[in-house]
Amino acid sequence: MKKVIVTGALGQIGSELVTAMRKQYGADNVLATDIRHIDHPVTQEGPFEVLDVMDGERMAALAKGHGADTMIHLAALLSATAEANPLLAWNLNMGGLMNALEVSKEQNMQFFTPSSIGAFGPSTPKDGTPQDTIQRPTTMYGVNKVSGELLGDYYFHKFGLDTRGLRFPGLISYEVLPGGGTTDYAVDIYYKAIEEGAYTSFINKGTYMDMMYMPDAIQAIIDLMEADPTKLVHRNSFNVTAMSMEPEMVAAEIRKHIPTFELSYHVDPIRQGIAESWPNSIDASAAKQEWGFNPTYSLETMTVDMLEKLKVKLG
Ligand code: AKB
Repeated sequence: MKKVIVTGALGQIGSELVTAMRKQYGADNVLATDIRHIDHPVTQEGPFEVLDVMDGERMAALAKGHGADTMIHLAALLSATAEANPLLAWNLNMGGLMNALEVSKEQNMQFFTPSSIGAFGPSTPKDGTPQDTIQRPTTMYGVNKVSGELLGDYYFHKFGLDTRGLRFPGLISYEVLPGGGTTDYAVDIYYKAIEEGAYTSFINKGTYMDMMYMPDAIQAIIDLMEADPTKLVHRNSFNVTAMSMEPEMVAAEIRKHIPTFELSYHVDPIRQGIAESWPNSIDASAAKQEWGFNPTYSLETMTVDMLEKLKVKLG
């Protein structure tokens, strides 16, 4: 049975991953940590500790005290926030990552951290972006993500650390809102569809980006961490995606359930610029071949589930 420590556990991915891992490995075996404490199943249904990932000594002590053999390092600033605070993003995203890698190396833990479609840039092939391709991102977030991928490979080759990662697209979920991302429109649009019947998008019509529903992202993390290491040609990080879409496509899908739904635009030049520097659609065939990545939700089935769940949540 794995003994897991998770950083950033109250974030968009962490809040659902911790619950899934506690189900799979036993509640006591998954230590959730975050920079803040709030009343939430993550802090209530298993061990939880407050941890600032910049504090490497505390991270090491918590991992050791828990007897952890697996590090899931999620704490990071997303693309738009990072672009607004590039120095903070470098310090937090890279400082936290270095601490997590060092603790994992010292305590010989299996290691996971997410990369992103943000690790690509304007000179990357835009359609069917291959697993191995040009990575010259023009955002601080992208610089962090490419550095993280390279560091993951470095720790694997140099120290034999079992590092693994996924290049996530925009992740859509109804539990916890993402914060400060470029793909966040694809979550906001469902909330506003239920709350107001209308949405003003900060990403322009016709701007394609990859997306995936959170249950598929959670399963992908668990499957990758369980994958036979002898089958892994790549490690940091695998392209994963379930759909490529632009705002009008989501609106059309929502209108199947809320026919009066209205979509308008007030484009944010910063986030639009970031989106335009990213691929339209990435190719996930390496993930499929090497460890059986198999997303189950399409735009259609995700929309049905999102609207159903949000109707209940938002009353
Ligand atoms: C963001 O938009 O910053 C994230 C991502 C794609 O990494 N959702």
